[in-house]
Amino acid sequence: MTQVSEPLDLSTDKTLDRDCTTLSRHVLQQLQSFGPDAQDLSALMNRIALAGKLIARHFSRAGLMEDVLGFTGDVNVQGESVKKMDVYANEVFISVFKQSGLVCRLASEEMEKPYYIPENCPIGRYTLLYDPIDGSSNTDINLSLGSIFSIRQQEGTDLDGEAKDLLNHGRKQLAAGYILYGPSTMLVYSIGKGVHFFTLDPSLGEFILTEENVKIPDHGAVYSVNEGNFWQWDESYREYIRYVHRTEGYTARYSGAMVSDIHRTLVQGGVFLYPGTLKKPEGKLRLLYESAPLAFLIEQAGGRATTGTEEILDVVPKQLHQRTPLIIGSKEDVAKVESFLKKND
Ligand code: AHM
Ligand code: MG
Repeated sequence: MTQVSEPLDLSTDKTLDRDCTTLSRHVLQQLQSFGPDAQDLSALMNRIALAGKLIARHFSRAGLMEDVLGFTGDVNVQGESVKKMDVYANEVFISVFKQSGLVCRLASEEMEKPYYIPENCPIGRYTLLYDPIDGSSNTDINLSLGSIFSIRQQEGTDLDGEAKDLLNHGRKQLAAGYILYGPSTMLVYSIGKGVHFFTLDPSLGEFILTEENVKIPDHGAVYSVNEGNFWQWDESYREYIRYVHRTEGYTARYSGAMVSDIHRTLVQGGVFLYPGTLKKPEGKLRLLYESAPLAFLIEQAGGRATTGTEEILDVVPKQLHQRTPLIIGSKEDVAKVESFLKKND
């Protein structure tokens, strides 16, 4: 006999049950202060959230508008073809920060040199480093994408316009996080006091706190890597992959957008890798605005991030756009990869 189950309650709007903690309030609560530094950080996060909302809105209508998708025909400083969405998202960050009085410059994947706030605009004490669109190859096929950000305090003088003062290790980051443009838009951030998830409620136009003090599991089943590069890797990485192939309990997931893969890793555990290849011995990912902010988050959640020889947050870059190999995720899974690297050392 067919069992009649209880009808689903479709009216569950969790925002009604919640305290509706917004991002700016959360930052102030975390710092337990209304002082100028706390106000600045709260305002910085608010601006990043605004950039995220603008980009999310653009993505959600991309297929309906003319001239939004596809390539511009230009190649960026990284030698990669630039997409129209990369340019749009890069400019969104500049325009939301230009008049804010919060930053003195912005540095991103899409700009060879930092963008300095013009003298006729209020100039702030911080630098924003960002990757406006992470996973650009997903742009035209309506798959998940991200933005990555990192905030550092301006230190010393940047006399030559080369931003050499930025060439410092990742433990100097004041805040870091990402925006994930998936079925819902999420903002994940840390100011060195745990990792927190916010979800955009489009009807309110606000990011609302949905999970606080997220901890990454010590181990997860997923390994996440572009296995198309298998023959380009060092033998030790190939041995690790052979190990997971023949060991029960592992499964592969790779989205083409690191923010998605890192978000899954944070929630479910596992490891994400982008090793160096024959063509790119330092791998593909950039330290200052991709690997370091994500390493900051993962460490805050109880995980680890390494180049294979050094913790990501200890690496002192020599250039703004420096790349680095990356192994990031659950403690035990990162250690497992390392055990193969050491074996072949
Ligand atoms: P991007 O910022 O130019 O999009 O590059 C970063 C992305 C990561 O999100 C992703 O993990 C990786 O590049 C994918 O690269 P590949 O196609 O070589 O696997
Ligand atoms: Mg990018």
